[in-house]
Amino acid sequence: MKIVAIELHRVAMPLVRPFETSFGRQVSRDVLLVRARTSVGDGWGECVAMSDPVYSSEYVDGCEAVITRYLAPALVAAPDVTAESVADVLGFVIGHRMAKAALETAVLDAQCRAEGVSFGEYFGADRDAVDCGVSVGIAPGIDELLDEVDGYIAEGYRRIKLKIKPGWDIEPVRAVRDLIGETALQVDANTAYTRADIEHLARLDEFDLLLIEQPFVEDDMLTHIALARAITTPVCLDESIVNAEVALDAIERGATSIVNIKAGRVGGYLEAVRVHDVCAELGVPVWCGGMLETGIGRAANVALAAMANFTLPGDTSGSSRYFAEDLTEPFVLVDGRLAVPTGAGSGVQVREELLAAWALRAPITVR
Ligand code: OSB
Ligand code: MG
Repeated sequence: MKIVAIELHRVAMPLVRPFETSFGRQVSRDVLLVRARTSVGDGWGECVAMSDPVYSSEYVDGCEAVITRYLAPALVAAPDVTAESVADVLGFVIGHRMAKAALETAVLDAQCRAEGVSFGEYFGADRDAVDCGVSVGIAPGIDELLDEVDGYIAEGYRRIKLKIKPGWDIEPVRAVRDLIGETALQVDANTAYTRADIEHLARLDEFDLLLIEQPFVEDDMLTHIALARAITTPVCLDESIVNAEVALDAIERGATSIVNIKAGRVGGYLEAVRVHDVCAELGVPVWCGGMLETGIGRAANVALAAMANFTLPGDTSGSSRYFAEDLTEPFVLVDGRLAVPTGAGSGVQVREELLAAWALRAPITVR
């Protein structure tokens, strides 16, 4: 196909409740969406970067800049593009995986829509609905935390993930374990700990957690290896896993025994499928992470999460966990699961009237 134009939209998407991560910052969504206008039709991609560079070095203004200045012009200049060639066309730019992922997804959406293939079919999904978990931010206190978790359990979520940080770990985990009984529970530290905390983190073993996610800084494999040897709770990497080669390396060295897959973090859904496949070959289970996506990004995540080796519930929560109103038809939990969209491409329709109503500025078009 020929990429005729890339359109960039910015939409304010206030969250229904503040989301505080382990790095002690509220994250919010000021969403960058890209529409690929191609010779075979249009496709959409959502950039998962947060407003500030606090989860990774990418942030939404930076993504917009690198797309506008480098990535979109390269796509528009290429004589012939497929979803499978986007990574090569954009490979001259180092890093910027979330920005690249948004573009690749938009091209993949256009391509799959033109071919009448759903994302689930394209990825090789083996089920029509996925088990859902929910990620719970740092709360103002234990009572507030228990209220929030109680609500999610009532809604049917099959797994609870708690953000933890030094000073907010053993006690909240104990309280939630007491509240939810045998329901699956895991924790995410977003790099908040150091090697000196290994003994302390071993105290989490008594709570029978599914996993502990990313306790140490992303480049530090050795400390994750040391922790994995010191505790019984499985160590799971998120931020550290930036492509399939790093996944292989981290697994072989014993730094991670479960992998969180986020397509934006690894540069797109095609690389996410490769990470899935590497993990499957090594017998390492994976689960689908989330970046507080709107329905546009969520649709693709749910399709990815339906692949065979996604054996743990994902951070694929219903639309209402994030937004009062979504940019697509809402994703609604049924019996703790979300249905994989069956329509061509992502299978969801963008509500363009909302895009216009909530736009932070006029769309930018690169052609
Ligand atoms: O570490 O998984 C994370 C949100 C923003 C940045 C990083 C993370 C998260 C989440 C939210 O945990 C998961 C979701 O989309 O519900
Ligand atoms: Mg995480």
